[in-house]
Order: sequence, then C-alpha cells, then structure tokens
Amino acid sequence: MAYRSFAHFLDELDRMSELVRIQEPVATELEITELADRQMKASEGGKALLFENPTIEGKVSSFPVAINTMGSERRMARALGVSSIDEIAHQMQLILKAKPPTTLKQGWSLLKQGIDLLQARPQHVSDGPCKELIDRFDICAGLSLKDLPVLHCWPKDGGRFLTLPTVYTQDPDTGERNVGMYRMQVYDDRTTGMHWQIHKVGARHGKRFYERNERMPVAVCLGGDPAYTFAATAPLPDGLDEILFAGFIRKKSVELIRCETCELEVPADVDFVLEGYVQPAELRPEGPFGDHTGFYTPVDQYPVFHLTAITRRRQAIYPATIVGIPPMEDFYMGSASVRIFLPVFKMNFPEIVDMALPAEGVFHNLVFVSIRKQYPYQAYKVMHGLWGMGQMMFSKYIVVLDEDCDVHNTSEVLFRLCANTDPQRDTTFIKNPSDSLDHAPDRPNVGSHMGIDATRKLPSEGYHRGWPELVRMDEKVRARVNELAAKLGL
Ligand SMILES: Cc1cc2nc3c(=O)[nH]c(=O)nc-3n(C[C@H](O)[C@H](O)[C@H](O)COP(=O)(O)O)c2cc1C
Ligand SMILES: [Mn+2]
Repeated sequence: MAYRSFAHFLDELDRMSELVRIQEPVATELEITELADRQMKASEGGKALLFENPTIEGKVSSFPVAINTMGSERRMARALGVSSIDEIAHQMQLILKAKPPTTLKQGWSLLKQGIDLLQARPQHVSDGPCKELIDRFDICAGLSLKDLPVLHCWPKDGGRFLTLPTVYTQDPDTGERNVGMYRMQVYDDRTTGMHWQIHKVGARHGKRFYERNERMPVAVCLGGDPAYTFAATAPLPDGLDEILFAGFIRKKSVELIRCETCELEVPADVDFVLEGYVQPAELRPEGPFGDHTGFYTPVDQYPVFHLTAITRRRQAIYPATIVGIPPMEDFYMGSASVRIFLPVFKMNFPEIVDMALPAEGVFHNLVFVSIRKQYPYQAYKVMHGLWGMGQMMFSKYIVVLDEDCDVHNTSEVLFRLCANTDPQRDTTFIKNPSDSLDHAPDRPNVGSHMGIDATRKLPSEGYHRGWPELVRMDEKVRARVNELAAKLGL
C-alpha cells in the first residue's frame, strides 16, 4: 500500500490509535526530545507524536513536527504498508527463489531484476504536491532554514540538526542515483553540514565530484511516503536504487519530479525539498551531536550543503527523530532492515537460520546469528562472510549460535554464550573498517572486531569430551501437563 503523503500516513497512525496530537506549544529546543524519548523508551515504543504547535525560540512555527512515527514494530510495518515486516521478507524470498542464484553477485542482480519486474520502476511527472510553493533563492528571499522546526536534540549538541533527511545524489560517472539518510546541522538560513560518513555512497559520489573539481548537486527531501525514508536508511548494496526499492515496498511506482535549480529528481509527493549543492574542498566543523551510540560524537570536518531553493507542500509536516541511548526509533528501522534482508543473507549463507541486532548493540556493535552447523569451523566462515558484506563490516561483536537458540531473546543468547564457550578457544579477532561513530578504537574508522563461536563443538573441532545435551522435558509429558495445568488453574 502506498501513502499519498506523509499526512496520509499520520492519519493511518491516528486511525490505529498510534498517534498522539499535541496542541500545546512545545519547544523544539530539548523539550520535544524529552517527550519523544519517554515514548521511545516506553513499552513497545510508545506512541508517535504530532506537535501541532512546536516553538522555535519561543515563537510558534508554521509547520508541525511528527516524531517516533516508525518507532514500534506495528508502526514500522504500517509505514511500509503491511501488517508485518515478514510479508516484505517473504516477497524478497520469492524473488530470490524464482531462479536460485549460486553467487552473491548473481543474487543481487536477480534481486534488482525481480524488484524491477514488480512494477517498481519510477515514473516521471512534471507537476506534484512538493511544488505547491516554490522559493528559488536566485529569484526571491523565500523560506529560511530557521523557519523550519528543526530540533535542538540534546543539551550539548552543536546546534539544530535535521534528523530524518533523505539525501539524493548522483554518481557523476554513471549517473546512478543514491538516496541515503545523513543528518544535517543547520549553520544559518541557507547552509548546513552534510554528515555522510566515509563508507557511505553519498561520500563516494562526493569524492568523484571533488576529483573532477565540479560542484555537486544535492537534493534533500523531508516527508512523503515513509517508504522513502526507510529506503534511505536501509543497507542496500551500492548500486541498488533506493527509489526502485521504495517502489517495490509500496507496490507502486514512485513519481519523480525534476528539481527547480538542478538536474536531480525527487519524489513528487514529499513535504519539503531542499535543493542545493556541495562544493569540492569545502569542509566545516560538524557536531557535537548526541548520537545513535548513546554518546556525543565530537566535532569533525564534513562537507557543507548550500541551499539554492526550497519547494514544499502547502500543508507541509516536518518529520524528525532523535537518537541517543537505546532503544530509540532507529532500532525498529534497523530491525526491519535485518528482517527484509535476511533472505539475502541466507542465500549466500544457507546455514543461517536467524539473525538479530539487539537494541543494546546500536545496529552494528552486536550481532547474534544462529546457524545449522554441519562441519567444523562453520561459525568462523559465517562471521568472516558477514564481515565482508556491506555495512555488516562494522559488526564489532558477532556471536554465532546453534539453530535452536532464539537470537531475539538476549537472555537465551547470553546463557548459550556463557555455557558453550571456552573464551580462548572460541574467539577470534580481526581487523576491519569500523563505524565512524564508534568512539572506542584509538583511531577513527578502523578497529578490531571479535567473533565468538557459541555453537556446540564437534570432535572434528578438537572437542572429544562428548557435548552434553540441554535439559528438556519430554514432549508427551508437556502435552499431558498442559491439560493438567489448565485444570489446576496454573
Ligand atoms: C536516523 C538515522 C540517522 C542517520 N544518520 C547518518 C549520518 O548522519 N551519517 C551517515 O553516514 N549515516 C547515517 N545513518 C545511516 C545511513 O542512513 C545508512 O547507513 C544508509 O544505509 C546509508 O545509505 P547509503 O549506503 O546509500 O549511503 C543514519 C541512519 C538513521 C536511521
Ligand atoms: Mn545506497
């Protein structure tokens, strides 16, 4: 199901009693964070909040702020138009099963074709709601970034940050599009930071523009169908178009429209489009920012985004999220990605049964993966494979477990981990790129990762004591006692 607009999605959340509308003026400076954080930490992610009268330095903004709209399993699924994310994972599997690929490369290309076949190809339109109001700064003064209810999230943040922007760029060599979510610090009316970390596709595109000494067109969208927002965060392989992926998820082609001041195309139904450019060699201090890790990331040098135009809907709604000590809204977005891409992981690693990135690990810090173990050192093969796959390269700790362990139950994983490992024998350390946000390594972007083999050990792995059996009740007794317990009211 495709949403006509971000407002349409919010109406759906309202209908599901998943949205609280707040008329009371609430400050974009810290107060919205505090209210939203309490929801995100409440059981099952609390509610989505729509602040109808957010204030900027005490003055009511012309635009409402929506937050935590994807911050629960239910809302995340509804954002993608389904009642359970498993429906999308299942479609993914169907595409891959159509003609079983034998290599990962084949798999991705099949996936691309499969998604393409499902009418996911974008269409091109010449008019749309995101052009209801157009401010081209070469013609008029127009809307300032300071008019947007951009949050100052945490006390020690370096300023206000756009936290749910979808950033559109193009590879100057191939013309290939990319959409990524990279936060943007507001510097003044017309400039922001552009926080694409060095491993991300936006940064790769930027590097090519700088090498060619050309100005890089960049368009940033806010709002619209939440499928766009999700697609921008999903760890798609470099080269799989987020717009195609969004079209596949919403089962409707995305309508693209050309920007006013550059050649880039953006979805026609978004709430705001910030058009502009990034120039070679221009860097500016960005941060600090209360980050996904739960810590402030320090000031660092990042490119600068210059605005040339803002186009928008007449009734535009400003989407936001906050990040910080987990669990936060992004946990549900990350979990949906893992579920959707699990069939792809399984395709290359048929022994994989399930995978979980628990909230405490903030995406990549901690990965639990269960496997059907067949041969010695298979756990290590899976770890090394995962460390070589896209953004899984950041995984700091990978714990491999047997197939009968529920990886979504952290308590069960810890039990297996503690019981089944000899620390020295069952760990391995590697060197790999590390997440730019990880403050623990001595140097940024590089570090060590640890793999733990918590599976049962085989004689062929040098274990000859006879692996013991888990203590479990007899199935027949369980069935009998179920009835008895019901009778006894136990
Ligand atoms: C709320 C949120 C904020 C994010 N902020 C950033 C960011 O500032 N910089 C960054 O490089 N990645 C950020 N990410 C992660 C990227 O969006 C993610 O890695 C994405 O897959 C990158 O897409 P790409 O591979 O097309 O570059 C953020 C993710 C979420 C959910
Ligand atoms: Mn991408």
